[in-house]
Amino acid sequence: MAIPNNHVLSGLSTRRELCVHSLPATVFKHSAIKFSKLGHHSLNLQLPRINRKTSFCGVSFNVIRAKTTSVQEVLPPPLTSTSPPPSLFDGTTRLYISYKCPYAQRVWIARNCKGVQDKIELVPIDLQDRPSWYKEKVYPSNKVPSLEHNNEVRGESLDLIKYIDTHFEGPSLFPSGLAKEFAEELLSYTDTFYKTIVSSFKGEDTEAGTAFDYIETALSKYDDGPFFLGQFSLVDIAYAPFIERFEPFLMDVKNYDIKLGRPKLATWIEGINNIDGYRITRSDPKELVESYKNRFLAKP
Ligand SMILES: N[C@@H](CCC(=O)N[C@@H](CS)C(=O)NCC(=O)O)C(=O)O
Repeated sequence: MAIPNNHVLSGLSTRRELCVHSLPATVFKHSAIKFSKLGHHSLNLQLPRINRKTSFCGVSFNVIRAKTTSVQEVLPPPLTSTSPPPSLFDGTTRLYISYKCPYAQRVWIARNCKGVQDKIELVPIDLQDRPSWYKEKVYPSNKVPSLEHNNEVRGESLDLIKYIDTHFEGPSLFPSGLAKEFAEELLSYTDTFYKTIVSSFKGEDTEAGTAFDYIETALSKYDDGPFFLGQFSLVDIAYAPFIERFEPFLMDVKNYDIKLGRPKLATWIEGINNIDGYRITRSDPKELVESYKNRFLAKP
Protein backbone atom coordinates (compact mmCIF):
# COMPACT_ATOMS: atom_id res chain seq x y z
CA MET A 1 0.00 0.00 0.00
CA ALA A 2 1.59 3.26 -1.06
CA ILE A 3 1.19 6.15 1.33
CA PRO A 4 2.46 9.55 0.26
CA ASN A 5 5.03 11.09 2.57
CA ASN A 6 2.80 13.83 3.82
CA HIS A 7 -0.07 11.55 4.77
CA VAL A 8 -0.82 10.04 8.09
CA LEU A 9 -2.32 6.71 8.85
CA SER A 10 -4.52 6.91 11.83
CA GLY A 11 -6.61 4.35 13.65
CA LEU A 12 -10.34 4.67 13.79
CA SER A 13 -11.30 6.23 17.08
CA THR A 14 -11.95 2.83 18.63
CA ARG A 15 -8.53 1.53 17.55
CA ARG A 16 -5.67 3.71 18.73
CA GLU A 17 -2.73 1.50 17.82
CA LEU A 18 -1.50 1.03 14.31
CA CYS A 19 0.65 -1.86 13.23
CA VAL A 20 3.42 -0.36 11.06
CA HIS A 21 5.61 -3.36 10.28
CA SER A 22 5.85 -2.75 6.56
CA LEU A 23 5.51 1.00 6.21
CA PRO A 24 8.46 2.97 4.83
CA ALA A 25 10.37 4.78 7.55
CA THR A 26 10.05 8.05 5.66
CA VAL A 27 6.34 8.11 6.44
CA PHE A 28 7.27 8.71 10.05
CA LYS A 29 10.08 11.17 9.50
CA HIS A 30 8.74 13.55 12.15
CA SER A 31 8.21 10.82 14.68
CA ALA A 32 10.39 10.56 17.75
CA ILE A 33 10.70 6.88 17.01
CA LYS A 34 13.24 5.84 14.42
CA PHE A 35 12.02 3.24 12.02
CA SER A 36 15.45 2.38 10.63
CA LYS A 37 14.77 -1.31 11.10
CA LEU A 38 11.22 -2.16 10.28
CA GLY A 39 9.98 -4.47 12.97
CA HIS A 40 6.68 -4.55 14.81
CA HIS A 41 6.03 -1.22 16.46
CA SER A 42 2.99 0.55 17.61
CA LEU A 43 2.53 4.27 17.48
CA ASN A 44 -0.22 6.61 18.55
CA LEU A 45 -1.09 9.18 15.94
CA GLN A 46 -3.23 12.26 15.91
CA LEU A 47 -6.60 12.20 14.18
CA PRO A 48 -7.00 15.68 12.73
CA ARG A 49 -8.88 15.41 9.46
CA ILE A 50 -10.34 12.44 7.76
CA ASN A 51 -10.33 12.20 3.99
CA ARG A 52 -10.78 8.58 3.16
CA LYS A 53 -10.70 5.11 4.58
CA THR A 54 -8.40 2.23 3.83
CA SER A 55 -7.33 -0.94 5.53
CA PHE A 56 -3.98 -2.12 6.75
CA CYS A 57 -3.01 -5.21 8.73
CA GLY A 58 -6.61 -6.28 8.53
CA VAL A 59 -7.78 -3.16 10.35
CA SER A 60 -9.73 -0.34 8.81
CA PHE A 61 -8.03 3.05 9.00
CA ASN A 62 -8.68 6.62 8.00
CA VAL A 63 -6.04 8.15 5.77
CA ILE A 64 -5.77 11.78 6.59
CA ARG A 65 -4.14 14.48 4.57
CA ALA A 66 -1.90 16.09 7.09
CA LYS A 67 1.70 16.16 8.05
CA THR A 68 2.95 13.17 9.97
CA THR A 69 2.53 13.79 13.65
CA SER A 70 3.14 11.63 16.60
CA VAL A 71 2.20 12.22 20.21
CA GLN A 72 5.33 10.40 21.28
CA GLU A 73 7.18 13.69 21.46
CA VAL A 74 10.26 13.85 23.63
CA LEU A 75 9.51 16.59 26.15
CA PRO A 76 12.38 19.01 26.85
CA PRO A 77 13.46 19.65 30.46
CA PRO A 78 12.28 22.93 32.07
CA LEU A 79 14.63 25.91 31.77
CA THR A 80 15.89 27.37 35.04
CA SER A 81 17.64 30.54 36.23
CA THR A 82 20.94 29.18 34.93
CA SER A 83 19.63 28.29 31.45
CA PRO A 84 20.58 30.61 28.59
CA PRO A 85 17.67 31.99 26.55
CA PRO A 86 16.80 30.47 23.20
CA SER A 87 17.77 32.64 20.21
CA LEU A 88 14.73 34.86 20.65
CA PHE A 89 12.90 36.38 17.69
CA ASP A 90 14.79 34.30 15.15
CA GLY A 91 11.58 33.26 13.40
CA THR A 92 10.99 30.18 15.54
CA THR A 93 7.52 29.93 17.05
CA ARG A 94 7.85 29.11 20.73
CA LEU A 95 5.27 28.22 23.32
CA TYR A 96 6.51 29.00 26.82
CA ILE A 97 4.80 26.82 29.38
CA SER A 98 5.21 25.17 32.72
CA TYR A 99 4.38 21.48 32.73
CA LYS A 100 2.47 22.09 35.95
CA CYS A 101 0.39 25.09 34.92
CA PRO A 102 -3.22 24.35 33.88
CA TYR A 103 -3.44 27.56 31.83
CA ALA A 104 -0.31 26.66 29.89
CA GLN A 105 -1.63 23.12 29.55
CA ARG A 106 -4.63 24.44 27.60
CA VAL A 107 -2.37 25.93 24.95
CA TRP A 108 -0.11 22.89 24.91
CA ILE A 109 -3.17 20.68 24.26
CA ALA A 110 -4.40 22.99 21.47
CA ARG A 111 -0.98 22.83 19.79
CA ASN A 112 -0.95 19.03 20.01
CA CYS A 113 -4.52 18.66 18.76
CA LYS A 114 -3.83 20.89 15.77
CA GLY A 115 -0.92 18.57 15.01
CA VAL A 116 1.58 21.43 14.83
CA GLN A 117 4.22 20.06 17.19
CA ASP A 118 6.87 20.70 14.55
CA LYS A 119 5.70 24.31 13.98
CA ILE A 120 5.46 25.38 17.62
CA GLU A 121 8.42 24.57 19.82
CA LEU A 122 7.70 23.89 23.47
CA VAL A 123 9.83 25.88 25.89
CA PRO A 124 9.09 24.74 29.44
CA ILE A 125 10.05 27.08 32.25
CA ASP A 126 10.67 26.16 35.88
CA LEU A 127 8.38 28.69 37.61
CA GLN A 128 10.06 28.06 40.96
CA ASP A 129 13.44 28.99 39.50
CA ARG A 130 12.55 31.25 36.58
CA PRO A 131 15.23 32.51 34.21
CA SER A 132 15.40 36.32 34.47
CA TRP A 133 15.50 36.71 30.68
CA TYR A 134 11.92 35.41 30.50
CA LYS A 135 10.48 38.54 32.15
CA GLU A 136 13.10 40.88 30.71
CA LYS A 137 13.11 39.73 27.09
CA VAL A 138 10.10 37.54 26.44
CA TYR A 139 7.01 38.27 28.50
CA PRO A 140 7.06 41.16 30.98
CA SER A 141 4.09 39.79 32.95
CA ASN A 142 6.42 36.86 33.74
CA LYS A 143 3.58 34.34 33.51
CA VAL A 144 3.05 31.26 31.41
CA PRO A 145 1.72 30.53 28.90
CA SER A 146 3.07 32.88 26.26
CA LEU A 147 3.55 32.41 22.56
CA GLU A 148 6.37 33.90 20.51
CA HIS A 149 5.12 34.07 16.93
CA ASN A 150 5.91 36.41 14.04
CA ASN A 151 8.19 38.53 16.25
CA GLU A 152 5.50 39.16 18.84
CA VAL A 153 4.75 37.62 22.21
CA ARG A 154 1.18 37.04 23.30
CA GLY A 155 -0.31 35.66 26.48
CA GLU A 156 -3.59 34.59 28.12
CA SER A 157 -4.50 30.98 27.61
CA LEU A 158 -8.05 31.48 26.28
CA ASP A 159 -6.78 33.99 23.72
CA LEU A 160 -3.89 31.74 22.78
CA ILE A 161 -5.94 28.61 22.11
CA LYS A 162 -8.08 30.66 19.70
CA TYR A 163 -4.99 32.23 18.18
CA ILE A 164 -3.40 28.85 17.55
CA ASP A 165 -6.64 27.52 16.12
CA THR A 166 -6.92 30.35 13.58
CA HIS A 167 -3.25 30.94 12.74
CA PHE A 168 -2.06 27.39 12.25
CA GLU A 169 -2.99 24.49 10.02
CA GLY A 170 -4.87 21.45 11.28
CA PRO A 171 -8.47 20.75 12.15
CA SER A 172 -10.62 23.69 13.20
CA LEU A 173 -11.31 23.44 16.92
CA PHE A 174 -13.83 26.25 17.25
CA PRO A 175 -17.27 26.53 15.62
CA SER A 176 -18.22 29.41 13.38
CA GLY A 177 -21.94 28.68 13.14
CA LEU A 178 -24.75 28.37 15.64
CA ALA A 179 -22.65 26.70 18.31
CA LYS A 180 -20.26 29.67 18.52
CA GLU A 181 -22.39 31.62 20.98
CA PHE A 182 -22.73 28.61 23.27
CA ALA A 183 -18.99 27.95 22.97
CA GLU A 184 -18.21 31.57 23.99
CA GLU A 185 -20.61 31.31 26.93
CA LEU A 186 -18.84 28.17 28.12
CA LEU A 187 -15.42 29.74 27.71
CA SER A 188 -16.46 32.76 29.72
CA TYR A 189 -17.77 30.48 32.49
CA THR A 190 -14.34 28.89 33.03
CA ASP A 191 -13.30 31.61 35.47
CA THR A 192 -16.47 31.34 37.58
CA PHE A 193 -16.15 27.56 37.44
CA TYR A 194 -12.62 27.71 38.82
CA LYS A 195 -13.42 30.28 41.52
CA THR A 196 -16.61 28.52 42.68
CA ILE A 197 -14.84 25.22 43.09
CA VAL A 198 -11.69 26.56 44.69
CA SER A 199 -13.70 28.62 47.18
CA SER A 200 -15.51 25.44 48.21
CA PHE A 201 -12.29 23.66 49.19
CA LYS A 202 -12.21 25.01 52.72
CA GLY A 203 -15.96 24.86 53.23
CA GLU A 204 -17.80 22.24 55.26
CA ASP A 205 -19.67 20.79 52.34
CA THR A 206 -19.22 20.94 48.60
CA GLU A 207 -20.79 24.06 47.18
CA ALA A 208 -18.75 22.98 44.17
CA GLY A 209 -21.83 21.00 43.20
CA THR A 210 -23.49 23.96 41.50
CA ALA A 211 -20.51 24.45 39.19
CA PHE A 212 -20.40 20.78 38.26
CA ASP A 213 -24.17 20.80 37.72
CA TYR A 214 -23.70 23.68 35.27
CA ILE A 215 -21.20 21.51 33.40
CA GLU A 216 -23.55 18.52 33.44
CA THR A 217 -26.36 20.64 31.98
CA ALA A 218 -24.05 22.13 29.36
CA LEU A 219 -22.92 18.67 28.33
CA SER A 220 -26.54 17.69 27.66
CA LYS A 221 -26.98 20.21 24.86
CA TYR A 222 -25.27 18.28 22.05
CA ASP A 223 -25.52 14.53 21.76
CA ASP A 224 -23.41 13.71 18.71
CA GLY A 225 -20.36 13.05 20.88
CA PRO A 226 -19.26 13.17 24.54
CA PHE A 227 -17.92 16.73 24.34
CA PHE A 228 -19.42 20.14 25.09
CA LEU A 229 -20.23 20.83 21.44
CA GLY A 230 -20.64 17.16 20.61
CA GLN A 231 -17.34 17.07 18.76
CA PHE A 232 -14.07 17.88 20.50
CA SER A 233 -13.33 21.63 20.61
CA LEU A 234 -11.48 24.44 22.38
CA VAL A 235 -14.17 24.37 25.06
CA ASP A 236 -13.08 20.89 26.13
CA ILE A 237 -9.47 22.06 26.05
CA ALA A 238 -10.30 25.01 28.31
CA TYR A 239 -11.90 22.82 31.00
CA ALA A 240 -9.75 19.69 30.82
CA PRO A 241 -6.74 20.83 32.91
CA PHE A 242 -9.00 22.02 35.72
CA ILE A 243 -11.27 18.99 35.86
CA GLU A 244 -8.08 16.90 35.80
CA ARG A 245 -7.10 18.58 39.08
CA PHE A 246 -10.51 18.94 40.75
CA GLU A 247 -11.60 15.33 40.30
CA PRO A 248 -8.80 13.59 42.25
CA PHE A 249 -8.48 16.42 44.78
CA LEU A 250 -12.17 16.48 45.76
CA MET A 251 -12.20 12.70 45.92
CA ASP A 252 -9.13 12.61 48.15
CA VAL A 253 -9.95 15.50 50.45
CA LYS A 254 -13.77 15.47 50.60
CA ASN A 255 -14.54 11.97 49.38
CA TYR A 256 -16.66 13.78 46.80
CA ASP A 257 -17.09 11.99 43.50
CA ILE A 258 -17.83 14.65 40.89
CA LYS A 259 -19.06 11.96 38.47
CA LEU A 260 -21.69 10.56 40.82
CA GLY A 261 -25.14 11.46 39.48
CA ARG A 262 -23.51 13.23 36.53
CA PRO A 263 -23.39 10.68 33.71
CA LYS A 264 -22.55 13.27 31.05
CA LEU A 265 -19.54 14.48 33.01
CA ALA A 266 -18.42 10.86 33.53
CA THR A 267 -18.61 10.24 29.77
CA TRP A 268 -16.83 13.53 29.05
CA ILE A 269 -13.95 12.55 31.34
CA GLU A 270 -13.68 9.21 29.56
CA GLY A 271 -13.81 10.96 26.18
CA ILE A 272 -11.17 13.55 26.97
CA ASN A 273 -8.83 10.88 28.29
CA ASN A 274 -8.97 9.28 24.85
CA ILE A 275 -7.66 12.43 23.17
CA ASP A 276 -3.96 11.81 22.50
CA GLY A 277 -3.06 15.49 22.38
CA TYR A 278 -4.44 15.86 25.91
CA ARG A 279 -3.14 12.58 27.33
CA ILE A 280 0.51 13.52 26.85
CA THR A 281 -0.03 16.71 28.86
CA ARG A 282 -1.56 15.05 31.92
CA SER A 283 0.21 15.08 35.28
CA ASP A 284 0.38 12.34 37.88
CA PRO A 285 -2.91 12.69 39.84
CA LYS A 286 -1.11 12.03 43.16
CA GLU A 287 1.24 14.94 42.49
CA LEU A 288 -1.69 17.16 41.55
CA VAL A 289 -3.49 16.29 44.80
CA GLU A 290 -0.35 16.98 46.87
CA SER A 291 0.23 20.28 45.12
CA TYR A 292 -3.39 21.38 45.63
CA LYS A 293 -3.21 20.34 49.32
CA ASN A 294 -0.11 22.50 49.78
CA ARG A 295 -1.62 25.38 47.91
CA PHE A 296 -5.18 25.45 49.20
CA LEU A 297 -5.25 23.60 52.51
CA ALA A 298 -1.94 24.51 54.11
CA LYS A 299 -2.37 26.33 57.44
CA PRO A 300 -1.39 30.02 57.26
N1 LIG B 1 -4.93 34.36 33.00
C1 LIG B 1 -3.69 33.69 32.68
C2 LIG B 1 -3.19 32.98 33.92
C3 LIG B 1 -1.78 32.45 33.75
C4 LIG B 1 -1.16 32.10 35.09
O1 LIG B 1 -1.64 32.51 36.16
N2 LIG B 1 -0.07 31.33 35.06
C5 LIG B 1 0.64 31.03 36.28
C6 LIG B 1 1.10 29.60 36.34
S1 LIG B 1 -0.22 28.45 36.42
C7 LIG B 1 1.92 31.85 36.32
O2 LIG B 1 2.57 32.05 35.34
N3 LIG B 1 2.27 32.33 37.50
C8 LIG B 1 3.49 33.02 37.71
C9 LIG B 1 3.31 34.29 38.40
O3 LIG B 1 2.18 34.68 38.66
O4 LIG B 1 4.32 34.91 38.71
C10 LIG B 1 -3.93 32.73 31.52
O5 LIG B 1 -5.08 32.27 31.35
O6 LIG B 1 -2.99 32.46 30.77
